[in-house]
Amino acid sequence: MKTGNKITSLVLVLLLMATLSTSAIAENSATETTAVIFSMAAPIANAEPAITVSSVAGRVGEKVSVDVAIENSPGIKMFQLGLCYDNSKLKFDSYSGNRDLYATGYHIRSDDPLPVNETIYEVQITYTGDLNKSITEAGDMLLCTFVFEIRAGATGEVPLTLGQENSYVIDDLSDCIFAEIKNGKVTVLTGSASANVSGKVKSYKPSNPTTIQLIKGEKVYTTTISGTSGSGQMEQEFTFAGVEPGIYELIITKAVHTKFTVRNVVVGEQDVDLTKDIRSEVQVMTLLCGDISGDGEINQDDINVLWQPANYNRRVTDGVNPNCDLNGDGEVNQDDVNILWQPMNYNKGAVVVQ
Ligand SMILES: [Ca+2]
Ligand SMILES: [Ca+2]
Repeated sequence: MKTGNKITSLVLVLLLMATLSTSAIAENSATETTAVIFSMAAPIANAEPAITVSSVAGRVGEKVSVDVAIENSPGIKMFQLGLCYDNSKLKFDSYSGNRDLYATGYHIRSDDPLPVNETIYEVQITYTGDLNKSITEAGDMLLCTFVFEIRAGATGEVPLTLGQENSYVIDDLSDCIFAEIKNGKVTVLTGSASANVSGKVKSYKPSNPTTIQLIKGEKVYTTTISGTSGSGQMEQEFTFAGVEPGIYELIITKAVHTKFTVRNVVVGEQDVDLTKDIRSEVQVMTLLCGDISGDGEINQDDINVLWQPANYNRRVTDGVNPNCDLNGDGEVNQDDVNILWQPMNYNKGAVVVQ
């Protein structure tokens, strides 16, 4: 038994040595391979960090948001931004930080804008981070957004420049980084520019009119697609003429359909064709159908109304609740129930596209 043990041990040692030498060879060859790959690879150009100030446009009395961002950031521990502007043309309104920075423990503090000379003012913002919570990820990142109001009498372009003395970024290794500065501007728009806004709505019951509104604060444009003959689901077009530039909310309402809202409809000085919007739900705005009761929801309550003997399997001309005829063919029957029951409609409510 002892001899047997020794032999087993020897075999184990040999096996172990064999394994070790094999892995050593494998490791060597892996290292060599890696080294070859590295030496063959083209040197990677380190993109230099840059701090950019955005260029925006607006009209007298409007507020514009100016983003200050960093490109090719090597990581951030803290930063200060001093943004200079012509105080006779722009009025500093407010600022907001990057929420990602807040989330990792950054704080923001600010002073009122300071005069650099008679007309140029500088607004300074400082972010000081928790030393243990540096933003170590590299890349592009929003640092801060400044909001200015364009003063009466302002015209042309108002430069936005980062003051070299009061702007810096400390990287996550506590080194001050060199960054190229790309300044921005506010272009003051003049004249009575306006644009047309057009789009396409898909809905049932073409005999019912469709109301479409464009809303920006107190500014409301309204247009209507008139009722027309035919039945079933139909695509209809609308156009708003002469809409002033701005960011709007578009709201579509139509009887027996739920409300359809599109946020962030951006109108500049060019016509806006919503059928080419980047959001597929906006290209053809399809209303959900079946809200017979008009409470904003499509559900069992609506089916119950449709199924009432006073309505179901009768003609609209017989004095039934006209809302029960969802497809608009003049009859209240299974076809209407089927529309209501479609998964895209049933148990759904208002639609909001962000
Ligand atoms: Ca309802
Ligand atoms: Ca019908």
